[in-house]
Amino acid sequence: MAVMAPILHTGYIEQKQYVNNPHLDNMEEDILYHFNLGTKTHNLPAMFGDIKFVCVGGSANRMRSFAQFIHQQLELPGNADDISDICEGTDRYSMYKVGPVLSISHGMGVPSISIMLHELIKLLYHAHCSDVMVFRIGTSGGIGLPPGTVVITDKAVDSFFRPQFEQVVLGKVITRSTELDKGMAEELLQCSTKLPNCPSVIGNTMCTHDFYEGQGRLDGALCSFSTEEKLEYLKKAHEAGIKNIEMESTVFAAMCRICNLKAAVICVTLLNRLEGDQISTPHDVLVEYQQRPQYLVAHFIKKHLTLL
Ligand code: R2B
Ligand code: URA
Repeated sequence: MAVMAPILHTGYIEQKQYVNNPHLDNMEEDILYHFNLGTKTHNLPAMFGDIKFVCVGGSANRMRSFAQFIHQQLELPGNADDISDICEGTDRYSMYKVGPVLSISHGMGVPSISIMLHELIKLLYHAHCSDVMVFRIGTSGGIGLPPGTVVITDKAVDSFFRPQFEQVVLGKVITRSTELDKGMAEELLQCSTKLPNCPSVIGNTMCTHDFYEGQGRLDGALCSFSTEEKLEYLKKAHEAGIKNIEMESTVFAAMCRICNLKAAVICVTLLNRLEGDQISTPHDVLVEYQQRPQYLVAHFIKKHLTLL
């Protein structure tokens, strides 16, 4: 039977820091293996102590472009093309630091982003960061929206439309809430009205564990349902307030929430799933769509740094 995970009241939360694990206190060294960073090998407070905004997204190239874009937007000294991958010693994830902004790739799907988030949250803790906001910027399939619409997530829901994330821990299911920061979502929507070419809505986002069958696609290597059954499921999702489908939002929302990090999910829709499954839009149009969440988050960050 599913049980709600208790929030442990260790000293960490009171110190406004982010981890929720008493065992970390007893470790002499913490190796963030998938980042190729560690508490003994790197001076994490010096490297990351000033971080205030973390942006995560699936693709390494996109997160590099975002870092270069934010470098230019914040008018920082130096050449944006020269920024280097802090995780270059590993090809699991890419990480770029631009002033108070950290840009990291997380790969595709819940297990990949969840490993990255464990190490990111420990990194923020070891670096003594405070008041950090985290954004997931990504792509998604829309339900009943014109392609190119930016969806700012209200609730991240699972494939049963429940606002929760289930993790199996020691053979038991732990259920965690996927509530995101309402204020951030509203403020992002407000920012979108100031931007040209950034049609945006707030709505629920469904997170699945597969791109094909898991999202009701008829064009995977396997498919066990009819077109009618697919549309019935997607219409039910639409009635439940779901505006888009992607593959990481529930664990992202759950982990950020339990670790006291303000978080938002901003994904552009690449297609309208009520009209098809294949992503056939020309490449240059897709590239422009994927810049929309980046522009929106950059605007939000500039506003918070009072650069606007
Ligand atoms: C959106 O796009 C990817 C699948 O194409 C996945 O990572 C996601 O959430
Ligand atoms: N990403 C997804 O997970 N689904 C889509 O349909 C498009 C992008």
